[in-house]
Amino acid sequence: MTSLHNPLLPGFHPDPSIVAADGAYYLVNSTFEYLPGIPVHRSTDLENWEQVGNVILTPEVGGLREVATNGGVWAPTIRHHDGRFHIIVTIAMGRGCVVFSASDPAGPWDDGVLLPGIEGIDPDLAWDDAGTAIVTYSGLVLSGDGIGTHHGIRQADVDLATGELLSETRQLWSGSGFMFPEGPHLYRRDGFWYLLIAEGGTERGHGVSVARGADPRGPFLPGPANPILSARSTDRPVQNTGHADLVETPEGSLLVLLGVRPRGMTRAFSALGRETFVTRVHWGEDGWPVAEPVQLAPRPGETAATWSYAAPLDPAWLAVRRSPAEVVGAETTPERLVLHGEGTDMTAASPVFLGRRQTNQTAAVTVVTDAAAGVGGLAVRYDEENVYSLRAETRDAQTVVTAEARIPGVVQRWEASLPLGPVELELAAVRPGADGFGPAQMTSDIVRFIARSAGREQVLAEVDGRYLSAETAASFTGRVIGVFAVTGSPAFDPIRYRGSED
Ligand code: 6LW
Repeated sequence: MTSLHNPLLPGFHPDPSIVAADGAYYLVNSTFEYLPGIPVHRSTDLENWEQVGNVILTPEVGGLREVATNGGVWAPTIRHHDGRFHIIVTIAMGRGCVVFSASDPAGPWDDGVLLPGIEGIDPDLAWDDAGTAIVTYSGLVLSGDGIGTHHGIRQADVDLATGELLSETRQLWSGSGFMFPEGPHLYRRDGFWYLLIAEGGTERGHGVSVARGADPRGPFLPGPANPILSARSTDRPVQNTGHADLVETPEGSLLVLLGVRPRGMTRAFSALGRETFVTRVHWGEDGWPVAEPVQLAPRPGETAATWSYAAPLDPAWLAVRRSPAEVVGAETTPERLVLHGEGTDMTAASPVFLGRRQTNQTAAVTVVTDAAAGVGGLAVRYDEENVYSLRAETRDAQTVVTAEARIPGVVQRWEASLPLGPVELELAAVRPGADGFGPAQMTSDIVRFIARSAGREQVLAEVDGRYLSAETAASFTGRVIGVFAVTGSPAFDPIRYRGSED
């Protein structure tokens, strides 16, 4: 570990949890209504990460087919115990609190055991000396009469084999007074049990606080300097830092945590959503942790990738409320994706859409399609109401490309007519124009909608990118870019992605 890149995992990767086991580090994140659920990344040096699999492969396992937007897979915790890996997670407005296990984090994972007695979010898993599993969670009520009420950080002993509670649930801590005490994790270190939590909400007020005690069941004494980490009211480039998990490395303790990279002015917008960051932790003489501020250190240079459709599909592909395999047409080859339209578009709860995360602040995504076989195109999605897209169809012996910017309550379209034949569609997130202090600079980026065919390029539109940001879309997710079908069976060459941190 010579240098720590930040973001550690760029693009929509919130609520990270990490474990060191079997000679490697494994990191997991939330995925909400997307499938596959819970990406598992592996690294041996904390610098180079590879996505080795996903935990939830089908909508049935997650109960995700009908799940609310922004509900679904929230805040998994990954732990290793007695030779097995465990992931405990809330499937919000879906299956509830579930614990999955596997002998290899790359999978296969089992179908999970439901813990019906855990009413809340962000469950953590720890084991006491006797080997009893302890689930510590945030007591946010997600259904019924008390929906939205918060009962602080709570805990119960559980039987992981049956999902039954072995104790009453108990209240542990309400945090240090900021809103939403959540994301708890419990660790044993030097004779203490440390309870790390997030508080302040997942926006600009977010932070990390700590308490400790001699017993994993409490009582816990709050640390003297909470929050131990927060970017609130600072001008640091990484904001909203919180929801941390601790890992020990040969070079000391680290926190992985979520943060955003807003761009703009005093109001700023995070196009990519919540990403995974890392920072170092030192232990003071009094045994309390002191966290370093999160530094921005993106990987240098340009990212250039071609997203192949080879089977088995790369684990980074995403679909909405269904698995990518359900979207990919049987005629697909590594070089040519065929999608079968269902008469729906990107506003559908489960569109015919296959995408991946935008991982750089500046990014251009390009795909060639032939509209002869069907209507489809390229889209960048936050959710079904916040989508920018380019759609190609054949009309009056021409290829008609429609650019569409859709935000709640507003839809704007632009059209271009091109000669028949293949058309290249591009969505490019670029830096806002000239320097200055005007509305044009008050945003994250500009999204350019481009179509090319027969050597001709048309820029159909340039739209403010702030609408597709975590702040404006009011979303837990991030930008996901990919191809979609409306009707017929449009085919797509491999998507080309270029990105940088300009
Ligand atoms: C996560 C919780 C949160 O479970 O957002 O606002 C949820 N706080 O910690 C989804 O990321």
